[in-house]
Amino acid sequence: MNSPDIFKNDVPVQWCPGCPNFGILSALKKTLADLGCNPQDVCLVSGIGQAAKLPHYLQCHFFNGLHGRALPVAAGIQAANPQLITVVTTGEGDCYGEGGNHLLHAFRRNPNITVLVHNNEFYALTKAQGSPTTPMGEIRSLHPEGVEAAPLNMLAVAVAHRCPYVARGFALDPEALSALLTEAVRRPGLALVEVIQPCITWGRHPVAWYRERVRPVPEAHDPKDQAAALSLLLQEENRYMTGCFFQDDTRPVFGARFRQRHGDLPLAGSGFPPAERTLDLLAGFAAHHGA
Ligand SMILES: Cc1ncc(C[n+]2csc(CCOP(=O)(O)OP(=O)(O)O)c2C)c(N)n1
Repeated sequence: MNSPDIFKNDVPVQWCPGCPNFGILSALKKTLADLGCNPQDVCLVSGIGQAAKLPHYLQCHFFNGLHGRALPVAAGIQAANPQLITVVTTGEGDCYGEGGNHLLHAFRRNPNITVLVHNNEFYALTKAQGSPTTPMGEIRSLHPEGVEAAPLNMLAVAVAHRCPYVARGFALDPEALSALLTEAVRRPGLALVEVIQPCITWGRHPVAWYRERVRPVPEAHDPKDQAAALSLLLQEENRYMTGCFFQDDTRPVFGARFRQRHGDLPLAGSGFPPAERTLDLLAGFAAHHGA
């Protein structure tokens, strides 16, 4: 176990004072420290948005790329060096909107990545236009008559595709969120952890409104039961339910078949395979495909 302080840096934080994103930041630091990670063991990947700024505020490797494109980058990082703890930090706009297609294909591939989605139910960086989780009819900056489309239920989609770990946390309960994140990082394969993140600047409800609605997954729920997880997630009144909904330990992780064939070396760093090996791989590929 390390101190969360080893992940501290001196970059000035751009979030509003008192933003619940601070709770998510401290939960993630605690998780990484509890797991005994050092800054060089971790790579955070993000796109664009308030949520996507999180990696700026942590001392570790990070890649901040195009809007919605964190997942394919993270899958590449993880394939090249499976020893890195790879965490995508993203907003529901970035991940379910711009990056929605990548998330669907991540469910298929199952890379060993934790996806931490700050869900404030709108696009905060662009001053509160509707996002894929805004409730239908809610008035937003670009939807003066109310949002026309129905919200996405991405946790249910994740469970339908047997995503190995599917959970929801609350930004204002960083202890419990950190416990979920610790499980998410520890388990092999894709983990989707959505976080209810009330926005204190553009939100329609005060923090107390969320506190009244957040409640835990029933104690009797068995997260190995896919049908039970789906049934919980499909009930509208469970929209702010927190805890682990689903776990599946049976799916192969993306890259495992490649590593079986070619060994366990990182493709980057000190163990980088000699160039001839890459050429051998390409020659084998060309021969196989008749080029
Ligand atoms: C391709 C593209 N579309 C739209 C934008 C504008 N844009 C930048 S950030 C953002 C919203 C991000 O929202 P979300 O991921 O929910 O994060 P939040 O800021 O709410 O934390 C949008 C729409 C953009 N930069 N690029």
